Amino acid sequence: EEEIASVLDPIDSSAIASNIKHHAEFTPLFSPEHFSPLKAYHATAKSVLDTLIMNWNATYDYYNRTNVKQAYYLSMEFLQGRALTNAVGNLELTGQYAEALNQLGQNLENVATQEPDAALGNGGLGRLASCFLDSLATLNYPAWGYGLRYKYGLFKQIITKDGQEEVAENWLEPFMTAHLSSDGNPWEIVRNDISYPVKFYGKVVEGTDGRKHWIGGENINAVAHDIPIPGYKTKTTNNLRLWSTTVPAKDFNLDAFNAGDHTRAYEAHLNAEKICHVLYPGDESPEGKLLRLKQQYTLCSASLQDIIAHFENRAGNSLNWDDFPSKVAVQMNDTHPTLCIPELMRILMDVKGLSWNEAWSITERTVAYTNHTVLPEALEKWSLDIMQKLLPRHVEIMETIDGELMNTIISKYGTADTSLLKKKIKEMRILDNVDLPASIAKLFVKPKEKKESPSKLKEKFLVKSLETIVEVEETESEAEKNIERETVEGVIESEEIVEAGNEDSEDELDPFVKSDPKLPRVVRMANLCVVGGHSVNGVAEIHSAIVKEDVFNGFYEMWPTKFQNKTNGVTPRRWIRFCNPESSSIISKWIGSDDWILNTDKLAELKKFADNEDLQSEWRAAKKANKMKVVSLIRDKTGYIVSPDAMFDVQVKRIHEYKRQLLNILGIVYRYKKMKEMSAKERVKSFVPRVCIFGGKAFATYIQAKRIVKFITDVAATVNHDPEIGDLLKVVFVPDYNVSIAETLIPASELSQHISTAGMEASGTSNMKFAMNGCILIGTLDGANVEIREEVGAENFFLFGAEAHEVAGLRKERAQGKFVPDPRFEEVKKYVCSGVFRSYFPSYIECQKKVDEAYRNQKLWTRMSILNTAGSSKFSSDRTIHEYAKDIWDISPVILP
Ligand code: DL6
Repeated sequence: EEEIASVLDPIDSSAIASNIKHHAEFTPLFSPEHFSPLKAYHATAKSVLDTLIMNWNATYDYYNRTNVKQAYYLSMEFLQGRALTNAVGNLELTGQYAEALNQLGQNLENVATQEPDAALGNGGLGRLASCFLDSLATLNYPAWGYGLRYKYGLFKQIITKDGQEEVAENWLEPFMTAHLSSDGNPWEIVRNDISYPVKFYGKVVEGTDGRKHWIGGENINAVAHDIPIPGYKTKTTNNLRLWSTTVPAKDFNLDAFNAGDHTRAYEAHLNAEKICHVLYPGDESPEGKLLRLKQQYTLCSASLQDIIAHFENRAGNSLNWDDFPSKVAVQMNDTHPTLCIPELMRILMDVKGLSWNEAWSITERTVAYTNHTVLPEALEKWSLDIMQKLLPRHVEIMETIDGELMNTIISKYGTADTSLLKKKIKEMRILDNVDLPASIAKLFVKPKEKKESPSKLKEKFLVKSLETIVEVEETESEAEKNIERETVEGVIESEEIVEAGNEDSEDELDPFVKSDPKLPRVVRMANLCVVGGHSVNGVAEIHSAIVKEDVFNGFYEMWPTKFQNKTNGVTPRRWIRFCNPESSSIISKWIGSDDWILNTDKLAELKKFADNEDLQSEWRAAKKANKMKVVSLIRDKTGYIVSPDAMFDVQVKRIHEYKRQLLNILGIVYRYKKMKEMSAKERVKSFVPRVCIFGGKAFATYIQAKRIVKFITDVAATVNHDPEIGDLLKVVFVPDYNVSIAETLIPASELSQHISTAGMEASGTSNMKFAMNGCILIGTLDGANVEIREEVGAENFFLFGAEAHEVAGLRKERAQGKFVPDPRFEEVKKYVCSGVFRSYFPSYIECQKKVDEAYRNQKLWTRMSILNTAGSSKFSSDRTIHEYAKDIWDISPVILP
C-alpha cells in the first residue's frame, strides 16, 4: 500500500480524506474524537457512494437517452458479500483510499472488515447472480438486477457441542446499533419516489370494455431500494433494485387505532412488511409456502411494472408494444420468478389492452429461463388451490397457456396413438392432476365392450332366470314357480338393470382426463418457464445435457432450438484480484500486465512458466502468506491452532447429502484410524500433514445434514486433541461460512473437494474460484468439474468415482442386494457406526493417497497449482455474460461518452 500511495497524486488521497471527514462530521452521532473503525467504515462507504451515485446517474441517463435494449436479471437471491473493497477496487481507488484512511489514523483492510456480509442468498445461485452483476457492469452491458430486500438474510450459524444452531441475522443491524445512520445500509438509496402497487386475493370480473379486471383483495406497495453496481475500470454503474414492502398510507386502519385496537390497526402493515422479512431457505421447506409465493409475486409484479415504465418513458410518443422484446430481455434465475410470465400477460392484456396473441408473442420473445437444479424435490410445484386464492387472474392465464400447450402437443404427435399422446401430455402439462378441458378429454375415450340393448338384456336375463327356476326347483309347485317368475320380472324392470343397459350408449373416459382427488393439484413452474420463454439454459455442459435428455426431454423434442448451455463463471475481480492481492501481483508481474483481470484468457500465459523456479518460489510464498491468514481465522473462530506447513484441504459449500461431506469425513476417519495403527515413524512416512477444513450451513430442518455437521465437529474434537497425531491431521469446521470467509479461505487452499455424486451438482462455482486461486481439485465428473478438468489438464485434477451414466446401474445393484462393500469401507463403517454409503469409498481413498504422494513433491504440486490458475480462464463470469448477451438477450455493450 505504501508503495502505491507514494506514486499517487497526494491531492487525490487528501481530497478523499477530507471527503471521508465530511461524511464523518455530518453523519448524526459521529464525533472526530471517537472515529472508531466502524464509524470510519461508514464514512468511507458514504464517500465511495458519492462517486458511485455520479456514475450511476450518468449511466442511467445515457441508457434513457439512447433507448438501448436492456437486460433485467430477476433473482430471489443476491449474495453480494461486502461491498467496500470491491467498490474501491473497481473504481481503481484502492491506493488512494488506503492512504486517505492512513491520514485519518485508520487502515483500509481493517476498516473493510467492519462491513457485515449482505447475505441475501443461500449459496451458489445467489452468488452467481452477484458475479453476473459485476461482469455486466464491467463489460458495459445495459442491465439491472431485481430482487427483494430481506431484513433477515441467511441465518447465522453457531457451532456448539450439539452441532449447528441457527440465529436470525439482521444484516442491517450493525449500521443501526452503531447509531450511524437513520437509513441503515450505506450502500443503498431508498427510493420513496419509486413504488408500485401489488395485489393479492380478490376476484376477476369482466368489464364492459371486454377486458378482465382483477378487483378487491389485499393491496400493498413495493418500494425500490437502489444499490449501485460499479464496473471495473469503467464508469458504467448499473443498478441492483431491491423491493421492500409496505402498505399505502390510506390502508392504515385509523379507526381501529383511534378505538385503541392497535393490533388491528397495524395488521395490514405487518402483513405487508412480513413479505420481505426473511430470506426463504433454499432447499426444502414446506412451511411458509404462502409467504414465499407472495414474495415471488411481489418480485415479479413490481419489477415488471418498473420495466414497463422504463419502456414507456423511453419510447415517448413512439410507443409500440411490439417493440418491447427488442428493448427488454428478462432473465428468470431459476423458477422462482416464473410468475413473470402470467404477470406480463396480465399487464399487457388487462392493463394495456393487447389481445392474447399479441401479449403471448411479446412475452415469449422477452422472457428466458435458467435451470439450476435437476433434483426433483427442488423443481418448484405450487398448489393450484393456494394459487387460485392468491392470484385468481394468473390462474386463468395459466389455464389458457396449459390448454394451448396441449393443443401444440396434439398437433405434434397427432391423435392416432393415444397412449403416446397421454404420456406426452402427462409429462409436459403445466397443471398437474387437473381435469383436462372437455375438448381434449374427448380424445381419450375407451370404447366399452359392445353391450346388448336393454330389451335384449332383459329377455336373456329372464330366460336364464326362468331356466334356473325350472332346473333347480323341480320340486316346487306351479304356483310357487309363478311367484318366482313374477319376482324375476320385477327385478328386470327395476332401474338398476335398465340403466345398465342404457350405459351402452356412452363411451368410457380414460381416468387420466380427471384429477385424482387423493393427489394435490399443482402448477409445475419449470414447465411454465420452458413453455413461456424463448430460451432454456443449464449451467454446465453435463447439466445442460441432462436437462435436454432427461428433465425436459419432451420439450426438447418439441423445441430443440430453445435449449442451450451457459457454463457458469465467477468474477475474477472479487475472486482473484481483490481476495488474493499477493498472487495477483505475481500473475501480473509474470504476464507483464494486469490485463488478465479483464481478459482472463491471458492467464494461459502462465503455462510457459509453470516450471520456472523463481515463479514457483514466489507462488509458494504467496500461498503461505494466505495460509497464515487462515491460521489466524481458524484460531479466532474455533480456538484450534493449525500448522501453516500442513496441506490445507478444504470443502466449503451448503451441507447436503448429494454434496457428500460425509464421504470426506469418513475418508478422514479412515486416515485417522490408519495413523493410530502405525508407529510414529511409519505415520510420518505414510501421510502428509493435513488440515481438513469444512464450512457450510445446513438448512434448519434438514436433520441428516445437521447430523453430518455434528459428526464432523465430533471427529474434530477427537482428532485435534490426540497428542499422538499432532500436526499430522487436524479437522476444522469453520462456523458461519459466508462470502467473506470464502474470500480468505479460497486463496489459502491447496486441495479442494468437489465430490458430489455424478449427475447431481448442476455446476458448482466454488470449484472455479479454487482453480483460479491455484488450488488443485479432487472431484467427480459432475457439474463444471468436467470442464475444469478439461481446461486445466487431467493430470492436474484428482479424479475418482463413477460417472453420471453409471450411477443408476449402481443404485439398481444396491437395491438388488448385489452390492459388496469394500472391506476398508466396512472397517470404517463399524468404527464410526455410521449409516449406509456407496462404492465410491475405495476409489476416493485411493485418490487421496495419490494426493499425498503428489504433495510430497512440492515442485510438481506447485506446477499443478500454477496450471490450475493458468487453465481457469474459461470460468470468468465475463465469458458467461458475453454468451448470455449474445445468445439469449441480444444486447450490446454501451460505452458512456
Ligand atoms: O448455478 C448456480 C448454482 C450451481 O452452481 C449449483 O450447482 C446448484 O446447486 C445451484 N442451484 C441451486 C438450486 N436452487 N434452487 N432451486 O441453488 O445453482
